[in-house]
Amino acid sequence: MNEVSRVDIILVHRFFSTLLRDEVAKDALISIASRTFETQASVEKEGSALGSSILRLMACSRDKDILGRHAGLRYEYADLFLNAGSNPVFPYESVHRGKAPVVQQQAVFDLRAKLRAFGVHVDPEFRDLEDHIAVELDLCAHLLEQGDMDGYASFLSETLLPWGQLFCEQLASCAQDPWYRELGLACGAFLDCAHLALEAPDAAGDCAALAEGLRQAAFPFGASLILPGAIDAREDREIPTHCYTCGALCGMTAKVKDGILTGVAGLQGDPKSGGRLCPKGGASPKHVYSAYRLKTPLIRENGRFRKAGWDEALDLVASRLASVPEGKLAYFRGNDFANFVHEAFFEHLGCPKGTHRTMCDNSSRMANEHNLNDKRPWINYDESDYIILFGNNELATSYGQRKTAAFKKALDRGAKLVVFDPRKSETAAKATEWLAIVPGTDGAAAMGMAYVIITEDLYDKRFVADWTTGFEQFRARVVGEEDGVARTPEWAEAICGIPAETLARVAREFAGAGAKGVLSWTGLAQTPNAHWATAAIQALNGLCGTFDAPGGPSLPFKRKLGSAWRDGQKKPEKKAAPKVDSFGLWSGWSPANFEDQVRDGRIRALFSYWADPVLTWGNSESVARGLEKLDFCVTVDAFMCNTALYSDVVLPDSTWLEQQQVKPDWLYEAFLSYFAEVVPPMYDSWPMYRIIEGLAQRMGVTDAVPWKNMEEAFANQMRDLPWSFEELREKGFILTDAAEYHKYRKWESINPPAGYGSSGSSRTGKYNFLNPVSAEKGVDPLPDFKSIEQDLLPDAEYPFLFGNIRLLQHEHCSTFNNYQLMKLRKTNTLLINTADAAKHGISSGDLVQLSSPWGVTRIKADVTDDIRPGVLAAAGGYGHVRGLEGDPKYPDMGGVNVPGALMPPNRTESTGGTPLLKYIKTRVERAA
Ligand SMILES: Nc1nc2c(c(=O)[nH]1)N[C@H]1C(S)=C(S)[C@@H](COP(=O)(O)OP(=O)(O)OC[C@H]3O[C@@H](n4cnc5c(=O)[nH]c(N)nc54)[C@H](O)[C@@H]3O)O[C@H]1N2
Ligand SMILES: Nc1nc2c(c(=O)[nH]1)N[C@H]1C(S)=C(S)[C@@H](COP(=O)(O)OP(=O)(O)OC[C@H]3O[C@@H](n4cnc5c(=O)[nH]c(N)nc54)[C@H](O)[C@@H]3O)O[C@H]1N2
Ligand SMILES: [Mo]
Repeated sequence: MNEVSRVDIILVHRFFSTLLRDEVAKDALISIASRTFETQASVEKEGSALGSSILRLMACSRDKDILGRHAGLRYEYADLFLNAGSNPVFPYESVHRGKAPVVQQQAVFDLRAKLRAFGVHVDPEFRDLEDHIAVELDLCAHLLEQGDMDGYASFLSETLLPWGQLFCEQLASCAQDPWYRELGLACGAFLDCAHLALEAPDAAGDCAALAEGLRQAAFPFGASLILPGAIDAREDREIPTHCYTCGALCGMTAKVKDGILTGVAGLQGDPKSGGRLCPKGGASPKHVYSAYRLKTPLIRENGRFRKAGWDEALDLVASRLASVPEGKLAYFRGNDFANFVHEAFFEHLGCPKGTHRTMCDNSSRMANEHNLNDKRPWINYDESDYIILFGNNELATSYGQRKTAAFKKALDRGAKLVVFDPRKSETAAKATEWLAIVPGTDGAAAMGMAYVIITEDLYDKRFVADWTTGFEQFRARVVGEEDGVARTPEWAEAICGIPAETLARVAREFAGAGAKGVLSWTGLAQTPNAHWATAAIQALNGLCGTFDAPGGPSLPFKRKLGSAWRDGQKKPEKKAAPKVDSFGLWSGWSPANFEDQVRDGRIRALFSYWADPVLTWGNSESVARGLEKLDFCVTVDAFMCNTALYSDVVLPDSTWLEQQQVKPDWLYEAFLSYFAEVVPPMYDSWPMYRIIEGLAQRMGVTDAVPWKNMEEAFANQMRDLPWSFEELREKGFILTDAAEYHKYRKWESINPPAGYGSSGSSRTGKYNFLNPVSAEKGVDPLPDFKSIEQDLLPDAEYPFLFGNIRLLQHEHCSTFNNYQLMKLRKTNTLLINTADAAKHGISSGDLVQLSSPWGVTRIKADVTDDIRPGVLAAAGGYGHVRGLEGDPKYPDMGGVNVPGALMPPNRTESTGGTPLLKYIKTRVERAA
C-alpha cells in the first residue's frame, strides 16, 4: 500500500472506531449528513460496497429535525449496545470467537499479549471492554501510523477480520434503525477493503473517497483508545469468598488471572460449602461475564431507553424521590447484599420496606418464628436414621453443599427417607418412600401422625414437659376433645389421599427411630393453609424432642455484627413507615397486593433493588398495571429485568462478584463469611452502596455513607467481636462457635443468648405447640388442617392444581442470563400425569393451553408418571422479555412464567401475605 492509501485507511479505521465506541455524537451525525461529505465521500465510488453503504448511511442521517434524528439513534444505541432491547449486538471479540454470549474469555488474554508485544495499552478511561471492536480498529490505525506494516497486516487479518465481520453482520441484522444497519454493512465492507488492500493496492481506492469526505466535512474523530506503553499482566490470585447465587452462601475460592475471574471452586473447610459448589455456584464466572449485563444508567423517554451519565440519572432520581409524599415511596429489596447501607437510607425516608420474605415463605415463618427461634431450622444429617420431608426438595434446593453431601451420605448409610410431595422430585426419587400427597393437605397428614404418636404414648414426655408449652390444648384438638373431630389417620386419609395405615406406620417408625427429624419449606408455604400445616409438621419434632438432637432440626444462632457508624458517625435517624397491609399475624407491605395498593394510593412510587416484581410478585399483568400507575419507578439490577421495562430510570448495579460484604451465618456451627470484590466493577456499573451514597448526597442525608471506603464500615461492624475484619478477609470465613447438640440446655432457653441472633424468638423460651402471638391476635393458635376457601378449590371447570417448582440449575429469576446454566436448562415444560394426559389427548412435546379464572398461557407438555394425577407443575423463573431468554439469536433458550399468568391477582394466604404460587386451580387442553 502506498503512503496516500495508508493515510486514508488510518482515517477510515478511526471513523468506524469513533462511531462504534459509544453513542454517535451530534456533531458526528451532522458531519455525515452534510453535503460536503456526500460530494466527496461517495458519488464517485457508488459502485463499491463501501461507497454505496456510506451513501445510504448518509441518506438516513439526514432529517429536517436533526436533533430528533439524533435522539432516535440514542434509543437505538441503548437497545443494541446497552442491552435495553431484545436483540442486542455484542461488540466484543470474546463473544464472537467463543460463539457464546459471554465476555472476558481467552480472546482478552490473547489481545492483551498482542498489545503488550506492540508496546501499547488501552486507555483506562474507556469504560467498555478491551476486546471491543472500536479498540481493535484503533489499534489498526495506531499500527499503520507507526508504520508497523507487518504488525498491522497480521493483526488485521488474523485477529480483527475473522470476528469483526461476524460483528458487522450481527449489527446489520439486529438493527431496527437503518442507520445502524448501514453502519454495520459499511464497516464490514471496509474490513474487506482494508484486507484486500494488504495485497492489492488498488483496493484502497474505495477508502480514498470516504477519507476525503471525512476530511472535508471535518468529521470529529474520537481520541485514540490506544496509548503508548505496555502494561504487565497482573499477578494471578486465589481469593477466598462466598457464593451469592442463592441464599445458601457457600464458601468459594475465586481464581483470578490478570484481573479476570477464570474459575471458582469450593472453599476448603468452609462450614457451608464443605469445599463443594453446586452447578449454579460453579457457573458464577458466566454470571459476571454474561454479555447481557446492564452497562450504564438508562432513562426512559417516550417508551424507549437512552444512556445517561450517573450525575444526570442520580439528579433525576433524587429529585423525583424527594417529591413523593412521605410514606408512599416503597423500597423493595429482593436480596440483601450489604443491606445495612440502603436500609438505613430508606428507613430515614420513612419508606415501607419489602423483602422476599412475603413472596417466599412468610406463612410458614409466622409458625416457626413464634413457636421456635427461627424461620427455618435445618436438619443436621450427620447422624440421621430417619428423615421426613414435606415438600422440601433437598437435592435440588438445598441451602449449602455440605448439607447436601451429609444428606446423600445418610441415604447411602441406609437412613430412611420419607418424602411427602405430589411430585416425584429429585429427592422423592431417592426416598425410601414417596407419598404423593394432595397439594395443600399436609396439615391433615401431620395431624394424623400426631394422633398416633400421642394416643399410642410414643412421644418424648421429658422434652414435652420441660421444653414445650401448649401440649394439653394441642392434645385436646388432636384427639377430638376440642371439637369432636379426632384427627385420626383415617380422617387424614380422606383429606390428603395417603392411606391411614401408611400414616400410622410412618408415625410409629418416626417416633421409634434414633436420630430423626422432619422438615418443610416452600412446598407448603405457598399454599393457602400453609401456616397451620407448617405448625403441625413442626409439632412432630416437638412431640419427639428432636430439636438440637442428633438427626433433628438444629437450633440456629449467629453472631451479631455491631453498628457500622462509629467515632462520631451518626446513622441517619429512622422515620416510622406505614405498614401498608395487615394480615392475620404480620403487618407490613406484601407486594402480592401491589395493584390494589397503587390503585388506592397507599403506594405512589417504587425503588426496586435486585428483584423482578413483574416476574415474581404474582400475577404479572396485575403487577404491570400497578407499575404503570405509579408516579415514578426506579430499578437497580445487573440485567434488564421485566420490571426495568416499566421503570423511569434503570441503574446498573455491579454483580455480587464486584462488591463486598461481611455476613454472620450459621449451619450447625456459627461463623462469619466474607464476600470479596473478586473483580472491580465492570463497564460503568456501580456497587449499590455508591448508588446510595450518590442519592444521599443529593437528598441531604449526609450521614448515610460516611466511610472513606467500605472496608472502614466492615471493620466498624466487627469492632466489638474478638476477630478483625483483616483476619476475616484473609481467611474468607471464621468459625465463631462450634456445633453442639442440645444448646438450649446450656442457653436455658430455646432462644440464643445475648450477642447472638436468629430470625425468630419464642417468647416463652420453649417450643410452643400453641402459638402465643396467634392467641393474642385472634388467629387459631394450634396446628391443624384448615379447609381452603371455596373459590380456590379445583372444580369442574378448573379440575387441576398447578404448583410452581424449582430446578437445581436455576435460582429464582436470577440465572437466566447465564449461558452456562441456560445450556443445562434451556426452557421449562408442564409436568402432567400420564393418565391425565391420555384423557386430554396430550403427548409429550405438545403445546398445551393452561387457563385459570385469572389468566391463560401456553407451554409444552412433559407427560410423566412422576406426578400425582390432578396435579400440574412447571419450574419458575423463566419468562424474561429481555436478555438471553428474549434474544431471537438463541431461539431455543427461554420459557414461560406459568404462575405469573395464572395466579389470582391481589390474593395471598391469610397469615403472612404470601402469594399462592403452589395452589392455582387450572384447566389444561391441547392448544390448537
Ligand atoms: N436450585 C435452587 N435452589 C433454591 C432456589 C432456587 O430458585 N433454585 N430458591 C431458594 C428459595 S428462595 C426457596 S423458597 C427454596 C424452596 O425450596 P423447596 O421448597 O424445596 O422448593 P420447591 O421446588 O419450590 O418446592 C418443593 C416441592 O414441593 C412440592 N409441593 C408442591 N405443593 C406441595 C404441597 O402442597 N405439599 C407438599 N408436601 N409438597 C408440595 C413440589 O412438587 C416440589 O417438589 O429453594 C431455595 N433453593
Ligand atoms: N413466578 C414466580 N414467582 C416467584 C417465584 C417463582 O419461582 N416463580 N418464587 C418466589 C420465591 S420462593 C421467592 S424467594 C421470590 C424471589 O424473588 P426476587 O427476590 O424478586 O427474585 P430474585 O430472582 O432473587 O431477583 C431477581 C433479580 O435479581 C437480578 N440479579 C441477578 N444477579 C444480580 C446481581 O448480582 N446484582 C443485582 N443487583 N441484581 C442481580 C436479576 O436480574 C433479577 O432481575 O420470588 C417468589 N415469586
Ligand atoms: Mo423463596
